[in-house]
Amino acid sequence: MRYLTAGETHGPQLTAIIEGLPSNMKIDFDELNYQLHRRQLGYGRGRRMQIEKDTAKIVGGVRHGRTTGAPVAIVVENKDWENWSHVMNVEPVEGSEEELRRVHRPRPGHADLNGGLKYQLKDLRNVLERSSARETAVRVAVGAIARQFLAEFGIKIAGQVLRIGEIEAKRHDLPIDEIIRITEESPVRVVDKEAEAKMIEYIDKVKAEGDSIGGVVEVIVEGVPVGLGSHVQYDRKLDARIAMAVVSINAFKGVEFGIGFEAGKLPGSQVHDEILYSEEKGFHRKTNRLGGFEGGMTNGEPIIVRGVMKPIPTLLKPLASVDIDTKEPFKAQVERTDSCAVPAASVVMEHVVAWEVAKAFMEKFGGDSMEEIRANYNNYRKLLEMY
Ligand code: EPS
Repeated sequence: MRYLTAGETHGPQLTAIIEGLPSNMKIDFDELNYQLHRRQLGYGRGRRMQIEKDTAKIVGGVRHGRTTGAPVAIVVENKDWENWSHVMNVEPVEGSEEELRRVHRPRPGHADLNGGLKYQLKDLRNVLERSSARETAVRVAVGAIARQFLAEFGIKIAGQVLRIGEIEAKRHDLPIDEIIRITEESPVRVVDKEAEAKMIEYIDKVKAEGDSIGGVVEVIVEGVPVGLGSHVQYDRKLDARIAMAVVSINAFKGVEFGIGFEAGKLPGSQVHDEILYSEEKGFHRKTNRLGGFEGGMTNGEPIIVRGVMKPIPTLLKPLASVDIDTKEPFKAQVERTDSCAVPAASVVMEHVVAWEVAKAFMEKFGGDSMEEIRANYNNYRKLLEMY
């Protein structure tokens, strides 16, 4: 299974094509759009989110509510396009640099300068339009399909914010449905109510100062069978692929599994998860410090992965940079930005992780139809029981 996306933040739409989805998978359109809606929420977002009301239009590969096995094409329209149709026109248009909103002042922390140099673009808008985190809207749509696929096999996904700037939330070991229920009602997607209030206050403070703030997000995947991914080849290790997917989210700078970087501080006896066996549970672990992975394969425990997001680099508070025309220093002011997108990023991370798990699931259980995958999956479960 694979997918590609196309589209610019102020272009007409974002597009994704998913190749390799099995046939006869039921698509829940409301659930798909609900996931897109979740990504638009979160305390600390800017004015753009008041313009957009994201919905996914499926324009290929689905008929009468079920996949056909053909590539699934998804479109998420940009409502803001109305305001940008001249600037972002695909055909040559007339206008001054100002009218066409040429960007020649690269923003530190963005793709602007690197992209301009690499692609030899003198209008940095051609870089920023594509590097914008707006693209995550369609990645969530793709992940939402993956999530529905996983749900068919009882696999559930939750995301929670564990840190915004200096404010850290207490990590509660709750059943996944509880985490989903509580974070869904939280404007910053945290379980810890005390931290929630402090985070909101903190975001207000950062915003008032014209600054931005990042944080840490955790995603839990429950119900994964043992043996997704493989130890035999580097690019088949599922933890490695998840790490790639997480760092590919705009502004994400690092990943950890289970106890993560703590593993570098503790002796082995306090890191590894002891193996137990019982009739009803089969092989299982006493603890889950390694976040559900050994040897690049799932071990049957929940996947626990965290990602760190840097503060959004578009600041109202100016940072030093250099104009690409004059080579003179300047200090940029911007018009609008998100001061904190960590809660939204939590939803994005759920979906990029969902995709990687679904892809590994498809590799393991193969098949062109849901019926074939289900038979393969059930057969594997029997083999595990007999082992
Ligand atoms: C983004 C800049 C802002 C965000 C945008 C990501 O958009 P604009 O430049 O139009 O104000 O709102 O996020 C989204 C549009 C979205 O859907 O998440 C950026 O530069 O990455």
